[in-house]
Amino acid sequence: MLATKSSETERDSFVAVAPGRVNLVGGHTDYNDGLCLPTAVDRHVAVAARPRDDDLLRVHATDFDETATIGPDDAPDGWAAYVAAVARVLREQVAVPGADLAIASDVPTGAGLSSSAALELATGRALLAAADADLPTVDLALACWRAEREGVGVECGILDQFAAGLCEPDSALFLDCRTREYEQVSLGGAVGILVIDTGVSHELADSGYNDRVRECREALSALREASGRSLDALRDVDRDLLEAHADALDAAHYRRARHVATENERVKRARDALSAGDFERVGEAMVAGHESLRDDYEVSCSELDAAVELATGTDGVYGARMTGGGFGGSAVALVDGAELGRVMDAIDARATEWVGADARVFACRPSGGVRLVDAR
Ligand code: GAF
Repeated sequence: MLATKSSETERDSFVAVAPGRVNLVGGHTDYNDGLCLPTAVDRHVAVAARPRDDDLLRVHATDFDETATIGPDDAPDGWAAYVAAVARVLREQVAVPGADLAIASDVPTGAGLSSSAALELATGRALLAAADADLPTVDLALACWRAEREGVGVECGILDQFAAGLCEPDSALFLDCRTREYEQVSLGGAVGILVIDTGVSHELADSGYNDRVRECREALSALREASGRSLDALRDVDRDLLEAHADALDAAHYRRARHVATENERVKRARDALSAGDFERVGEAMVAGHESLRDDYEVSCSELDAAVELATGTDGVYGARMTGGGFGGSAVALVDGAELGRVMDAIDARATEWVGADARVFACRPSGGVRLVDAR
């Protein structure tokens, strides 16, 4: 266990970091038991924890210059909600002590890069260390997923927490959200990743995210009734089944189900193409995924569409799409690694005109999941 002693208290302190993520393909499939292909990025939330004698969490968020004191039964708002929810869920499994915590981050918030899952995983890992306890990373990710659903009220799937927990450097994570099995797919070092943050901020809890989750549930139940089959999730509805019972759905519900069916196919295609080093085909799946998220799932916005158009019209870009929940946030572009600097400059030069005054462009390296770091 990595620990450093505070000279003031002679208690061990622990620092954990967890990354943000981009999702190359597989948008809004996770809560439908489907497939996705994220990669973690080299932007992190860091959480330092030092145990206290009582059961309070006294938390300082350096980016907001705010401090919250959280008792075991408190349910605060804002960033503190994530910390409180993770501690509450972990305490069902482990004797987590009170702790002084400090949070710092270079994952932009509201940018679709999953700063919330990074905060959850880093908090969880640091609190476990303070408790002198451990959990397998999959169990920690599942605890953080529950925390987000129960403590923050977002009906999300497991994509973000698994990406922040389990990604490995220079790889994408092929994740089956039904079985929770995953495999690392090497990116081979030949590609670069660019993020185009539109500057249009989104909060999942306030967006149309939960509406889409509800629409998927409604589409599933109509298809179950029409087909007489015991479908567990939209994952079980392929395009043939959907077409056979299209009459059971109104136009919007049909399009939501079609997105899920086609997106799962695209994830498999992209995984195979990535394994074969065929980045053109990965790029095609990304662009088709964006069109489906825009037209069938209706979670894009004009700034995201412009960012994708700008990227795909630039030489050296294999493909681009919105990433994350949508309604704002970022687009991700897969780029020829040898051309990364030139491509970034070309996109950056036109981002304000195409996407908006708050747009910004940065390169990311595919990075590893949550870990304790030696703070000495
Ligand atoms: C958000 C959610 F938190 C994820 O669970 C996932 O649904 C994603 O949007 C869309 O793919 O990041």
